[in-house]
Amino acid sequence: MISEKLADALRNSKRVVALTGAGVSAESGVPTFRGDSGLWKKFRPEELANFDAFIRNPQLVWEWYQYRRSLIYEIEPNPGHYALANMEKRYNEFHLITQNVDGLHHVAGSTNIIELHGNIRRNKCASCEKIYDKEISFQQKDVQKCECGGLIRPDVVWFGEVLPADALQRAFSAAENCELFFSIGTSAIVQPAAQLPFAAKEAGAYVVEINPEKTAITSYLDEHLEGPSGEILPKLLKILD
Ligand code: BV8
Ligand code: ZN
Repeated sequence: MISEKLADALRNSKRVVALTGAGVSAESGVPTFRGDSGLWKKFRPEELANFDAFIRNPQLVWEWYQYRRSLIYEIEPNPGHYALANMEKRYNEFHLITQNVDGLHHVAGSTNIIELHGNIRRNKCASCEKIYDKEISFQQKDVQKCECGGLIRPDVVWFGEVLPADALQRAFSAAENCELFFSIGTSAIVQPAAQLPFAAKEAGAYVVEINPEKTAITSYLDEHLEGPSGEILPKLLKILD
């Protein structure tokens, strides 16, 4: 059920921001991080998605990412991704800030995307940072070396690594200057992304969470739409027709 306040904000806002997390890709079949089918079930995030783990055992970390890529290359965006791509066209200022590394927002047609945690479809050299975009197939079993001799790693932000400064700066400035902010499919645990809904709220935006469950930040926000984003987002888009 969409409140009058939200319907009003959807129709009259000029500047809208959506922050997405793993939940937005759940209906496409990408396991979330902390759910019961969560990726982290076998390993804790800190165990694998960090630089030390990669240096200690590059082959194990490489294989984990190749496994995740094999899942991602099999799947399609879901109605939630497409609704966000559509929403972008309806506002003169719409920013999509994603914590996800699966690249599904690009596939669904979103263009104004801020990738806070990198993109699993890209690799880079751990030493000279040279980007390897399409050169290495997800079926490549063994971790590869760069021409500089460095190890090639996924181009994602690991725990303990700083987020890309430009992306982070753009994300906070979008959150602090919007009228309507959606926090969609994220448990709001991972920092500093989890600060963004608060930044929007403090700057006076109407902040709405879309998630089948309540999260650590639900009670601080203006509204919580309980349900899957793949169902709720198309309904919000209908309000704009
Ligand atoms: C940094 C790329 C500092 C890699 C990712 C305490 C201890 C240890 C560390 C910390 C700590 N406190 C803070 C930290 C720092 C740490 C952190 O936040 N840790 C957490 C665990 C507490 N943060 C960092 O390390 C960050 N860097 O802080 O640097 C620094 C400063 C200076 C100098 C040096 C360093 C880097 C964080 C980025 C980590 N990389 N991804 C990879 O993917 O392999 S994060 C990774 O986890 C994902 O990208 C994603 O962002 C995150 C998972 O979060 P969610 O997206 O929210 O997913 P989750 O499964 O948790 O939730 C899914 C939600 O969807 C649920 O709520 C569910 O109900 C909902 N849902 C399910 N189905 C649906 C749905 N919603 C809608 N529709 C559905 N159908
Ligand atoms: Zn290199």
